[in-house]
Amino acid sequence: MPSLSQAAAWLASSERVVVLTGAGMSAESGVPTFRGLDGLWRNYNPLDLATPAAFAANPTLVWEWYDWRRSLVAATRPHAGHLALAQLELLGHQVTVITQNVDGLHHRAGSHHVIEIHGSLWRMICTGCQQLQLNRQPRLRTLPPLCADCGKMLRPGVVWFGENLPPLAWEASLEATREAALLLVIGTSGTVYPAADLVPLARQNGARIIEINPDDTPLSALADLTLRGAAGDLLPKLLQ
Ligand code: BJW
Ligand code: ZN
Repeated sequence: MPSLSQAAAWLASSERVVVLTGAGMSAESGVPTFRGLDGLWRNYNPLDLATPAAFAANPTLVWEWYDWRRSLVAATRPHAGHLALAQLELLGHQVTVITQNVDGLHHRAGSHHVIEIHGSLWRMICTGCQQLQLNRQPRLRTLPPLCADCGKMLRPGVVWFGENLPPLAWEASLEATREAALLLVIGTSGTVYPAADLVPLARQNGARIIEINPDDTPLSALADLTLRGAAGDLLPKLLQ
Protein backbone atom coordinates (compact mmCIF):
# COMPACT_ATOMS: atom_id res chain seq x y z
CA MET A 1 0.00 0.00 0.00
CA PRO A 2 1.45 3.46 -0.84
CA SER A 3 2.55 5.27 2.33
CA LEU A 4 -0.08 8.03 2.18
CA SER A 5 -2.92 5.47 1.96
CA GLN A 6 -1.34 3.38 4.74
CA ALA A 7 -1.04 6.49 6.94
CA ALA A 8 -4.66 7.46 6.16
CA ALA A 9 -5.86 3.96 7.08
CA TRP A 10 -3.98 4.04 10.42
CA LEU A 11 -5.35 7.50 11.15
CA ALA A 12 -8.93 6.46 10.33
CA SER A 13 -8.72 3.50 12.74
CA SER A 14 -7.14 5.45 15.64
CA GLU A 15 -9.49 7.04 18.14
CA ARG A 16 -6.87 8.73 20.33
CA VAL A 17 -4.48 10.78 18.25
CA VAL A 18 -1.63 12.89 19.61
CA VAL A 19 0.06 15.40 17.34
CA LEU A 20 3.52 16.71 18.24
CA THR A 21 4.36 19.81 16.23
CA GLY A 22 7.44 21.96 15.77
CA ALA A 23 8.44 25.06 13.85
CA GLY A 24 8.05 23.35 10.44
CA MET A 25 4.30 23.16 11.12
CA SER A 26 4.12 26.97 10.91
CA ALA A 27 6.64 27.40 8.07
CA GLU A 28 3.98 27.55 5.35
CA SER A 29 2.17 30.29 7.30
CA GLY A 30 5.36 32.34 6.93
CA VAL A 31 6.88 31.81 10.41
CA PRO A 32 10.63 31.07 10.15
CA THR A 33 11.93 27.82 11.65
CA PHE A 34 14.78 27.82 14.19
CA ARG A 35 17.36 25.69 12.49
CA GLY A 36 16.46 26.46 8.86
CA LEU A 37 18.38 28.92 6.69
CA ASP A 38 15.54 31.42 7.09
CA GLY A 39 15.91 31.39 10.88
CA LEU A 40 18.55 34.09 11.24
CA TRP A 41 17.47 37.48 12.60
CA ARG A 42 19.80 40.51 12.25
CA ASN A 43 22.72 38.05 12.00
CA TYR A 44 21.84 36.45 15.35
CA ASN A 45 21.28 32.74 15.70
CA PRO A 46 17.81 32.46 17.32
CA LEU A 47 19.06 29.64 19.51
CA ASP A 48 21.57 32.04 21.11
CA LEU A 49 18.72 34.41 21.98
CA ALA A 50 16.45 31.72 23.49
CA THR A 51 18.35 31.52 26.78
CA PRO A 52 18.04 33.12 30.23
CA ALA A 53 21.68 34.22 29.88
CA ALA A 54 20.94 36.19 26.68
CA PHE A 55 17.98 37.88 28.40
CA ALA A 56 20.04 38.76 31.47
CA ALA A 57 22.85 40.18 29.30
CA ASN A 58 20.65 42.23 26.96
CA PRO A 59 16.91 42.22 27.70
CA THR A 60 16.19 44.92 25.11
CA LEU A 61 17.80 42.91 22.31
CA VAL A 62 15.88 39.75 23.28
CA TRP A 63 12.62 41.72 23.57
CA GLU A 64 13.24 43.29 20.12
CA TRP A 65 13.44 39.76 18.70
CA TYR A 66 10.20 38.70 20.43
CA ASP A 67 8.47 41.96 19.45
CA TRP A 68 9.47 41.32 15.82
CA ARG A 69 8.15 37.74 16.02
CA ARG A 70 4.87 38.89 17.61
CA SER A 71 4.25 41.35 14.76
CA LEU A 72 5.25 38.73 12.18
CA VAL A 73 2.92 36.08 13.63
CA ALA A 74 0.05 38.56 14.08
CA ALA A 75 0.13 39.07 10.30
CA THR A 76 -0.03 35.33 9.50
CA ARG A 77 -2.90 32.86 9.25
CA PRO A 78 -3.19 29.13 9.94
CA HIS A 79 -2.67 27.11 6.74
CA ALA A 80 -4.48 24.08 5.33
CA GLY A 81 -2.45 21.73 7.55
CA HIS A 82 -3.51 23.51 10.78
CA LEU A 83 -7.11 23.43 9.56
CA ALA A 84 -6.87 19.72 8.74
CA LEU A 85 -5.78 18.97 12.33
CA ALA A 86 -8.76 20.94 13.66
CA GLN A 87 -11.00 19.05 11.22
CA LEU A 88 -9.76 15.73 12.64
CA GLU A 89 -11.72 16.47 15.85
CA LEU A 90 -14.90 16.98 13.83
CA LEU A 91 -14.39 13.53 12.30
CA GLY A 92 -14.74 12.04 15.79
CA HIS A 93 -11.10 11.51 16.79
CA GLN A 94 -9.91 12.48 20.26
CA VAL A 95 -7.05 14.78 19.30
CA THR A 96 -4.43 16.35 21.56
CA VAL A 97 -2.00 18.75 19.90
CA ILE A 98 1.26 19.08 21.82
CA THR A 99 3.08 21.98 20.26
CA GLN A 100 6.58 23.36 20.73
CA ASN A 101 5.41 26.44 18.84
CA VAL A 102 4.61 29.67 20.64
CA ASP A 103 2.61 31.29 17.82
CA GLY A 104 -0.95 30.21 18.76
CA LEU A 105 -1.76 29.08 15.19
CA HIS A 106 -3.31 25.75 16.29
CA HIS A 107 -5.77 27.62 18.53
CA ARG A 108 -6.58 30.03 15.73
CA ALA A 109 -7.24 27.09 13.39
CA GLY A 110 -9.85 25.75 15.83
CA SER A 111 -8.05 22.88 17.60
CA HIS A 112 -9.54 22.57 21.10
CA HIS A 113 -6.96 20.53 23.00
CA VAL A 114 -3.66 22.31 22.47
CA ILE A 115 -0.80 22.01 24.95
CA GLU A 116 1.84 24.70 24.48
CA ILE A 117 4.86 23.08 26.11
CA HIS A 118 7.25 25.95 25.27
CA GLY A 119 4.82 28.71 26.28
CA SER A 120 3.31 31.45 24.15
CA LEU A 121 4.37 34.68 22.43
CA TRP A 122 1.20 36.25 23.83
CA ARG A 123 2.08 35.65 27.48
CA MET A 124 4.43 37.69 29.64
CA ILE A 125 5.71 37.03 33.14
CA CYS A 126 6.79 39.70 35.61
CA THR A 127 10.37 39.18 36.79
CA GLY A 128 9.36 40.93 40.06
CA CYS A 129 5.94 39.74 41.25
CA GLN A 130 5.86 36.67 38.89
CA GLN A 131 2.39 37.63 37.66
CA LEU A 132 1.33 36.08 34.35
CA GLN A 133 -0.09 38.61 31.89
CA LEU A 134 -1.75 38.13 28.52
CA ASN A 135 -0.92 40.69 25.86
CA ARG A 136 -1.90 40.47 22.18
CA GLN A 137 -0.56 43.82 20.97
CA PRO A 138 1.52 43.05 17.88
CA ARG A 139 3.97 45.87 18.69
CA LEU A 140 4.78 46.82 22.27
CA ARG A 141 5.05 50.53 23.12
CA THR A 142 8.21 50.30 25.23
CA LEU A 143 10.92 47.67 25.26
CA PRO A 144 11.50 46.02 27.62
CA PRO A 145 7.87 46.23 28.86
CA LEU A 146 7.32 46.90 32.58
CA CYS A 147 4.80 45.43 35.03
CA ALA A 148 1.86 47.79 35.65
CA ASP A 149 1.65 46.53 39.26
CA CYS A 150 5.22 46.44 40.55
CA GLY A 151 7.19 48.32 37.86
CA LYS A 152 9.70 45.48 37.34
CA MET A 153 10.60 44.17 33.89
CA LEU A 154 8.34 41.64 32.15
CA ARG A 155 9.86 38.66 30.33
CA PRO A 156 8.42 36.65 27.43
CA GLY A 157 6.21 33.78 28.69
CA VAL A 158 8.19 31.15 26.82
CA VAL A 159 10.55 28.34 27.86
CA TRP A 160 14.22 28.94 27.22
CA PHE A 161 17.08 26.42 27.28
CA GLY A 162 17.84 25.24 30.81
CA GLU A 163 14.35 26.17 32.04
CA ASN A 164 11.72 23.67 33.11
CA LEU A 165 8.66 23.13 31.00
CA PRO A 166 5.36 24.25 32.63
CA PRO A 167 4.72 21.26 34.96
CA LEU A 168 0.99 20.88 34.30
CA ALA A 169 1.45 21.12 30.52
CA TRP A 170 4.22 18.54 30.64
CA GLU A 171 2.22 16.13 32.84
CA ALA A 172 -0.76 16.44 30.48
CA SER A 173 1.54 15.77 27.51
CA LEU A 174 2.92 12.61 29.10
CA GLU A 175 -0.57 11.35 29.92
CA ALA A 176 -1.95 11.98 26.42
CA THR A 177 1.12 10.38 24.82
CA ARG A 178 0.88 7.24 26.97
CA GLU A 179 -2.74 6.82 25.90
CA ALA A 180 -2.30 7.56 22.20
CA ALA A 181 -3.02 4.97 19.54
CA LEU A 182 -1.31 7.15 16.93
CA LEU A 183 1.34 9.86 17.22
CA LEU A 184 1.78 12.29 14.33
CA VAL A 185 5.18 14.02 14.53
CA ILE A 186 5.10 17.09 12.33
CA GLY A 187 7.74 19.68 11.45
CA THR A 188 10.18 19.20 14.29
CA SER A 189 13.91 18.55 14.06
CA GLY A 190 13.53 16.33 17.14
CA THR A 191 16.67 17.78 18.69
CA VAL A 192 15.16 19.54 21.71
CA TYR A 193 14.34 17.71 24.94
CA PRO A 194 12.24 16.74 26.74
CA ALA A 195 9.82 17.26 23.79
CA ALA A 196 11.65 14.68 21.66
CA ASP A 197 11.30 12.10 24.48
CA LEU A 198 7.55 11.91 23.75
CA VAL A 199 8.26 9.92 20.59
CA PRO A 200 9.99 6.92 22.23
CA LEU A 201 7.41 7.14 25.04
CA ALA A 202 4.55 6.75 22.55
CA ARG A 203 6.35 3.84 20.94
CA GLN A 204 6.92 2.07 24.28
CA ASN A 205 3.19 2.39 24.93
CA GLY A 206 2.24 0.77 21.65
CA ALA A 207 1.32 3.79 19.52
CA ARG A 208 1.93 3.87 15.79
CA ILE A 209 4.13 6.78 14.77
CA ILE A 210 3.88 8.77 11.55
CA GLU A 211 6.38 11.53 10.83
CA ILE A 212 5.67 14.39 8.41
CA ASN A 213 8.79 16.31 7.48
CA PRO A 214 10.57 17.11 4.19
CA ASP A 215 13.89 16.06 5.82
CA ASP A 216 15.27 13.14 7.77
CA THR A 217 15.46 13.71 11.57
CA PRO A 218 16.76 11.72 14.55
CA LEU A 219 13.10 10.73 15.14
CA SER A 220 12.68 9.22 11.67
CA ALA A 221 14.18 5.93 12.82
CA LEU A 222 11.43 5.60 15.46
CA ALA A 223 8.59 6.21 12.99
CA ASP A 224 6.54 3.36 11.54
CA LEU A 225 6.05 5.49 8.49
CA THR A 226 7.50 8.76 7.24
CA LEU A 227 5.78 11.10 4.81
CA ARG A 228 8.40 13.28 3.17
CA GLY A 229 6.90 16.65 2.35
CA ALA A 230 5.27 19.77 3.71
CA ALA A 231 2.59 19.72 6.43
CA GLY A 232 0.28 22.08 4.52
CA ASP A 233 0.31 19.77 1.53
CA LEU A 234 0.24 16.35 3.20
CA LEU A 235 -2.20 16.82 6.10
CA PRO A 236 -5.23 17.72 3.95
CA LYS A 237 -4.42 14.73 1.70
CA LEU A 238 -4.21 12.46 4.76
CA LEU A 239 -7.76 13.41 5.74
CA GLN A 240 -9.27 13.15 2.29
C1 BJW B 1 8.88 21.20 7.91
C2 BJW B 1 8.43 22.15 6.99
C3 BJW B 1 7.10 21.99 6.48
C4 BJW B 1 10.45 22.67 7.59
N1 BJW B 1 6.36 20.95 6.88
N2 BJW B 1 8.12 20.18 8.28
C5 BJW B 1 18.49 15.53 27.05
C6 BJW B 1 19.58 15.39 26.23
C7 BJW B 1 20.33 16.50 25.82
C8 BJW B 1 19.99 17.79 26.25
C9 BJW B 1 18.90 17.93 27.07
C10 BJW B 1 18.19 16.82 27.47
N3 BJW B 1 17.17 17.25 28.28
C11 BJW B 1 17.23 18.59 28.36
C12 BJW B 1 18.28 19.05 27.64
C13 BJW B 1 18.69 20.49 27.50
C14 BJW B 1 17.88 21.27 26.48
C15 BJW B 1 18.01 20.61 25.11
O1 BJW B 1 17.12 19.96 24.61
N4 BJW B 1 19.13 20.80 24.45
C16 BJW B 1 19.33 20.22 23.10
C17 BJW B 1 19.50 21.34 22.09
C18 BJW B 1 20.46 19.26 23.15
N5 BJW B 1 16.49 21.36 26.87
C19 BJW B 1 16.05 22.27 27.72
O2 BJW B 1 16.81 23.07 28.24
C20 BJW B 1 14.58 22.28 28.04
N6 BJW B 1 14.40 22.34 29.45
C21 BJW B 1 14.62 21.29 30.25
O3 BJW B 1 14.96 20.22 29.84
O4 BJW B 1 14.38 21.54 31.59
C22 BJW B 1 14.93 20.64 32.53
C23 BJW B 1 16.32 21.14 32.81
C24 BJW B 1 16.46 22.27 33.56
C25 BJW B 1 17.73 22.73 33.84
C26 BJW B 1 18.85 22.10 33.30
C27 BJW B 1 18.68 20.96 32.51
C28 BJW B 1 17.39 20.48 32.26
C29 BJW B 1 13.91 23.53 27.49
C30 BJW B 1 13.92 23.60 26.02
C31 BJW B 1 13.31 24.93 25.56
C32 BJW B 1 13.44 25.15 24.06
N7 BJW B 1 13.08 26.50 23.76
C33 BJW B 1 12.96 26.93 22.38
C34 BJW B 1 12.58 28.43 22.37
C35 BJW B 1 11.12 28.57 22.78
C36 BJW B 1 10.66 29.98 22.80
C37 BJW B 1 10.68 30.64 21.44
O5 BJW B 1 10.05 30.17 20.47
O6 BJW B 1 11.33 31.67 21.35
O7 BJW B 1 11.97 26.16 21.70
S1 BJW B 1 14.44 26.60 21.43
C38 BJW B 1 13.60 26.13 19.94
O8 BJW B 1 13.76 24.73 19.63
C39 BJW B 1 12.11 26.32 20.27
C40 BJW B 1 11.50 25.16 19.55
O9 BJW B 1 10.21 24.89 20.09
C41 BJW B 1 12.50 24.06 19.78
C42 BJW B 1 12.40 22.92 18.80
O10 BJW B 1 12.65 23.32 17.50
P1 BJW B 1 11.74 22.72 16.33
O11 BJW B 1 10.35 23.13 16.56
O12 BJW B 1 12.02 21.29 16.18
O13 BJW B 1 12.25 23.59 15.05
P2 BJW B 1 13.51 23.35 14.09
O14 BJW B 1 13.76 24.64 13.40
O15 BJW B 1 14.64 22.75 14.82
O16 BJW B 1 13.02 22.25 13.06
C43 BJW B 1 12.05 22.53 12.06
C44 BJW B 1 11.74 21.22 11.34
O17 BJW B 1 10.65 21.46 10.45
C45 BJW B 1 12.88 20.67 10.48
O18 BJW B 1 13.05 19.29 10.72
C46 BJW B 1 12.41 20.91 9.04
O19 BJW B 1 12.88 19.90 8.14
C47 BJW B 1 10.92 20.83 9.20
N8 BJW B 1 10.11 21.58 8.21
N9 BJW B 1 9.38 23.07 6.72
C48 BJW B 1 6.84 20.07 7.72
N10 BJW B 1 6.56 22.89 5.53
ZN1 ZN C 1 5.11 42.71 38.67
